[in-house]
Order: sequence, then C-alpha cells, then structure tokens
Amino acid sequence: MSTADLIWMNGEFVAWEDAKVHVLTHGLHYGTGVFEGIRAYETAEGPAIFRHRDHLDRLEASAKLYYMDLPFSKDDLREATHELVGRNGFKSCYIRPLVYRGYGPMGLNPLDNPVEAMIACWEWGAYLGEEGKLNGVRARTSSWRRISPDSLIPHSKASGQYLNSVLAKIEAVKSGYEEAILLDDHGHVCEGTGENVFVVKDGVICTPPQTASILDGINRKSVMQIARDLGFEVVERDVARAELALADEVFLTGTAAELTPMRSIDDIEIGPPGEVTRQIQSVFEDALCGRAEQYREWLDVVRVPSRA
Ligand code: PPE
Repeated sequence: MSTADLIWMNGEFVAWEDAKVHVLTHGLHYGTGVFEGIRAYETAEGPAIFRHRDHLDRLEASAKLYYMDLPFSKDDLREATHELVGRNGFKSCYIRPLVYRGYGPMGLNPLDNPVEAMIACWEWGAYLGEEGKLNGVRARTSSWRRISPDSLIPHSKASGQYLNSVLAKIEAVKSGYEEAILLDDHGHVCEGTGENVFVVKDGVICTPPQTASILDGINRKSVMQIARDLGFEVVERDVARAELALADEVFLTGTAAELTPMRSIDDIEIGPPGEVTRQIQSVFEDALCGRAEQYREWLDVVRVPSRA
C-alpha cells in the first residue's frame, strides 16, 4: 500500500512505521473497535474533507452502540485530521480513524480496557478499479447474509462486524467477480461489502431502507439528495433480489468506492452505466471536488498549510 510520513495515535503524531500496538490489544482479539472511512479531495481552496462532521458523528454513534466513549472530542479529532493531512502533504487522500479497546485485561468484558484512537491517511485510488468506476463492476449475490440486528448492529461501523464483509468479498473475488451483494436476513437486497446500492427502473431510484440492515452511508445520503435535486424520485424501500437483474441501471456508493456503476449481477447483464447513473455521478464528483457551489457546505477545507 502507499504510505505516509505520519500517523496520529492517542494525541501524538508518530512516524508511520512506529504506529504500533501490543499484541494483546483487545480489539485485535475480539474486534472491539469502530472506524470511519473518509476522503479528502483536491479543491481550488486546498484539500477538503468530504462531510467530515457527518463521519465524526457516525464514529461517535458507532462507539456508543458498543459502550465506548470517544477518548477525544470530535473537535479534537477534526483538528488532528486537518493537521495530519497537512503535515503529510496530501492534496487528496483516504482517511481512516479507528477507536478501539486497547491493551488491558483479556476476556470478553472490555469495560476495563482503555479506549484508544488513531487516525491514518494515505493515497487510495479507485477502490473497485478505474475500469469498474468507468464501465461498471460485475457482482454476484453472496451466499453470506448481511449481519442482522438479531446478533450484531448493522448501524455501527464496527471492526469485528467486517468479518461478514470479508467473507463475502473473498467469495466474490475467488469466483471471479469484483463485488458481492449481500441480502439481509429477510432475503431482500441489502448492500455491497463496503457500499450501499441503488436500483434505477423507469426513471425511479430505489435503495434499501434503514431497517434492511444497511450501514447508513454518508455517500448514500449525499447521492439521494443530489438525485432529488436533479428532479428524480428517490424511494427508500425493500428491494427484491430479482429487481437487481431486471433494473435499467444499478450503482453503488461508498467513500472508498465513490459512485461505481454495477453492470451485471450473477452473470445477468444489467448493461453499461446508463444516463441516470452518469448524470448523478457527474454532479456527485463535482460536489466532492468543490465544483458545485450548491454542495459547498459538505466540504471541510484543511487549513493547515501543506508541507508539500
Ligand atoms: N456499507 C458498508 C458495509 C460499508 O463498509 C460502507 C463504507 C458503506 C456501506 C458506505 O458508507 P459511506 O462510506 O458512508 O458512504 N465502507 C468503507 C470501508 C471500505 C474498506 O474497504 O475499508 C469505506 O468506503 O470507506
């Protein structure tokens, strides 16, 4: 992977290669951590972090659901992130904050383990490939169901929960697809391994609702607003598996994947990226890079001067 000079750990900036933890760190054994995936984009005003406050709010919400208090205030985390991006000299980058249960007593009760925090950033290109972003990815329906609220917390972006996504991703890649679509515990379409999903049919855009075990994606929210502003009808409702195959267009949204079209499901052709996808993708990319005045409030410009 591409690296950076510095990582922020518990209030201090340390060299990338020195950002280490003890092997008995609780989160390493039991997945007791919560994280975010954020991106900063190059804009005319300098690097700008997309919907930074929304990501920090979700980090806090994820932590709360696992009985953790953030060890630093959201303002402190925001400032640390600005300084990190600036001091690493990035114009654009992916940003990964993680709040986790640290080294302390072993065993399943984490309540006496310290809650620690780190933030890293690095340059990360098109998550599902440049080709995928341009022409669409091929996906399969996973044999793994998305975690259900019966046993875990789909609303929390928690580290241990990602074993579910990892299994689905391995299965997809080993069987020759770029991505997996997971169904929820009712057999309805839920989401990709790291993306929310949108289905376009007869000009109407549908996406699974909060109750379908999705992660409440920040790009999902942004794309819904952009689509409505463009005059499209956007409906949050359960989506049947067959609706993917029969859609006019399907696309995925996520911080890492941005807006990536999906061109087939289980070898059934949906088609190359269509008009609706293209139109939304274009405004979305303008919003990310500060070219859309209407969405300017989504950007948190990094004020720390870049070392570069
Ligand atoms: N669902 C899941 C399960 C998910 O992990 C993500 C983000 C989303 C939906 C979309 O959420 P948002 O980024 O707020 O629009 N996945 C993150 C992790 C990817 C990774 O490989 O790590 C991301 O995109 O940063």
